[in-house]
Amino acid sequence: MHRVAISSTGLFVPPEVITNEELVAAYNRYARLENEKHAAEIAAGTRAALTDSSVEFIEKASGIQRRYVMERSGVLDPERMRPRFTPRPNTEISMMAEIGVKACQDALAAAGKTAADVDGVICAAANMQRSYPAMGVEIQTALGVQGYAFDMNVACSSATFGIEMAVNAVRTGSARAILVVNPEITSAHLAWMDRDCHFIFGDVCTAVLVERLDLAPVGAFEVLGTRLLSTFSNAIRNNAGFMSRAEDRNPDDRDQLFCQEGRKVFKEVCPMAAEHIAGHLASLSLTPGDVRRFWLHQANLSMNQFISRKLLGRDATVEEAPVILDEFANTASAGSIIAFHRHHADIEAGQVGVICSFGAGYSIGSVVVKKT
Ligand code: CO8
Repeated sequence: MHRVAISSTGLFVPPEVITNEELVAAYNRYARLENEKHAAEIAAGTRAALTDSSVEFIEKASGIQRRYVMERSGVLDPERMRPRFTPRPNTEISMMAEIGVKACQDALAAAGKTAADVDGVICAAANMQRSYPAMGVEIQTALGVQGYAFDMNVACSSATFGIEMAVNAVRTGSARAILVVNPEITSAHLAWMDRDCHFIFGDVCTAVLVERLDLAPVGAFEVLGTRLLSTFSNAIRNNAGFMSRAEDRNPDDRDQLFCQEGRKVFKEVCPMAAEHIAGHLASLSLTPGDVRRFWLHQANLSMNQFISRKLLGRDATVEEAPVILDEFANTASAGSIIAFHRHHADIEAGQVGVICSFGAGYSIGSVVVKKT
């Protein structure tokens, strides 16, 4: 069995930004148009009028200030309310693979490695743009990686679950190094016309190079342990899938996009995540007090504050539990990896940190690392 490390991470940031002000203005224009269109039903009391969204609510309820997206004009068009993507021929690389390649190249460069040092690619994301061929194989081929690749989906926990798969492959010697890549184009499966959730998500791609410790660069983070948990819940769903067509579903049915009971998720997942992290640390003879930094899933600021408070018995500083959701919003599986990517350079040799994600399923994944 080999010791395993996170050698480096990579980040692709999409080219376009939507601020809360722009988002709310577009939504409110949409709501006005819808209310005009359905004025008779609203007056007859058979349909509820849509009410305005507000920047103040979004910032207070979530901590999100803006988000990156692959394409903003379609999202901000009140007659459309979804990004505008041009279909690509099969001879061109897919959008998920394209941003995946960029994040992987960033991770390889940061570790001073090339595709020849890698034996596999795991494309782990909350939604896949097609069933096959796998985006992982497309990324693998574009990078020039020999070996194998596959796609996997565990919603917001895809990255940490993917890291465990990679760690196991490297630990047992079936691979020297694996790239875990998280292309999250959440803008294409978010209901931008739903006031309750239109502000939540953003697009991004992260990559993590998981490698044998003896091959990893100086300053790599040794993986002390990974722990995964899942338990079924209906509180976060997206019912779109290959059966929808056979069910004669309208592609615009609300359940064909992300839906959630946000408050329920908040109440149920926070204590589970805190207990999960504490249990994982205890299994490694560590306590939350021994942890220099928590790179938590970035769904909601209050959620992270709740979890840190439960773990530490006090509020965590932004230095102990860094926040990136103000800039990126919830980027599904990529959030905790962006936090790690942006906030790991000052960790000293011997110090311990925890990467933790949580989300639909429910699913929770934690990775305990020590700086070498
Ligand atoms: N503007 C103004 N008012 C609003 C708005 C808005 N935009 N939205 C809701 N309100 C109103 C509501 O109508 C409600 O009014 P009233 O009290 O009169 O009924 C009031 O504000 C309070 O509403 P909520 O109770 O819903 O508000 P909360 O304080 O609970 O905040 C949140 C809502 C921010 C959604 C919060 O509950 C939350 O963050 N929960 C956790 C969510 C979460 O972490 N989900 C995980 C999803 S990630 C995942 O695993 C899925 C991955 C798939 C990716 C999919 C990508 C598209």
